Amino acid sequence: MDKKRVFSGIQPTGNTHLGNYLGAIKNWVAKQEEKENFFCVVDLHSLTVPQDPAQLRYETRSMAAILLAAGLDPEKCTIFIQSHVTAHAEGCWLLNCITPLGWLQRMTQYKDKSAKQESVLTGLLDYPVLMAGDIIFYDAHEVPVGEDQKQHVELARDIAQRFNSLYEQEFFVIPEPVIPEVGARVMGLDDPTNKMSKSLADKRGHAVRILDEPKEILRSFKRAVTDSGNEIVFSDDPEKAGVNNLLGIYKATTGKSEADVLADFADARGYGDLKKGVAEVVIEMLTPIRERYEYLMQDPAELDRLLAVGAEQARSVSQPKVDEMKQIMGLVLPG
Ligand code: ATP
Ligand code: LTN
Repeated sequence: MDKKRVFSGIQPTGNTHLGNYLGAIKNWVAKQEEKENFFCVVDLHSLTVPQDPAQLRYETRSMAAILLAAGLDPEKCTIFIQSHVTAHAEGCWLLNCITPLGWLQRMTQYKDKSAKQESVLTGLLDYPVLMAGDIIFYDAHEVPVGEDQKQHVELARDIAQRFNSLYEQEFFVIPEPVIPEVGARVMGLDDPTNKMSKSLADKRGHAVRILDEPKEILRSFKRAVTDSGNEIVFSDDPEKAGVNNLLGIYKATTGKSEADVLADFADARGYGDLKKGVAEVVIEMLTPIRERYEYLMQDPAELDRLLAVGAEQARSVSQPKVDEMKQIMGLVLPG
């Protein structure tokens, strides 16, 4: 096995959607044999916006079940819950104390999200530091994420470099974002100029959720916003963003080339046929995942057992790293 480490995370905020699957989870599953992989359900990140405790508890197990149902294999990778490994929160404080505030205020996701809220929590601003710790406490070389997370991984690089230079040693590995060529930015079906998002996925017609029934998936695609023309082409023209998004979803789902995708729709009689064709391949991809998910959720004790094993493996890597960091920074470790 290539000794390089991979780390990625996903929030247990429910409404896991096609963008999360094509932009992240699918690629984690595809590459799990190649390197040493850590996949984390980042419940601490979810607390950056208010959560109902019972709901968060449910969604955290549910997210873990989705990852397993999608094909992550605990024999080949480590799957765990962020809050089960205390090194993340502990080390985040240490990183906070070397991270300039201006770096966080510049993050575009912070600017977007805080503009939409009346009362912004400190955690929302600090979130990229927690994320940086997730990555660098594992000495991860690669971070497979969707396009929207690229800036946060770049910040993780900056924080790692700053620590290394402040303490004059190559202590942290400098991580690289790994963004898929297709599926990195799935757009909302109701508004193809904005990314498909969990926070909007309750809105009818916005997202296809991984756990949606086939009927609902078909309904969402049928309702997708397109344009007044009838040309089925890949295009950068903002007018054709809807059709481009549908073709992109088809391409990422089937793994076909653009020419083969267009050939599949050469006989289409308008956008109705395009929407139906995309819905069909997405339903075929998601149905086995939903079925496995339902099976796994019947046995929460087994899920918890697997997650406890994952937490132990994760702890054995990140806690010594955070302990060493404390030592380097001048903290005295207990006895
Ligand atoms: P929100 O939009 O509410 O912040 P989210 O949909 O981005 O949430 P996350 O848990 O933050 O969900 O993201 C998990 C992974 O899915 C990340 O790697 C992220 O880059 C990826 N991802 C999220 N949305 C999309 C999208 N529309 N297209 C492709 N990848 C996406
Ligand atoms: N912030 C990410 C989730 C996340 C993550 C990570 C991704 C938390 N920690 C570490 C990659 C590596 C998000 O909201 N999508």
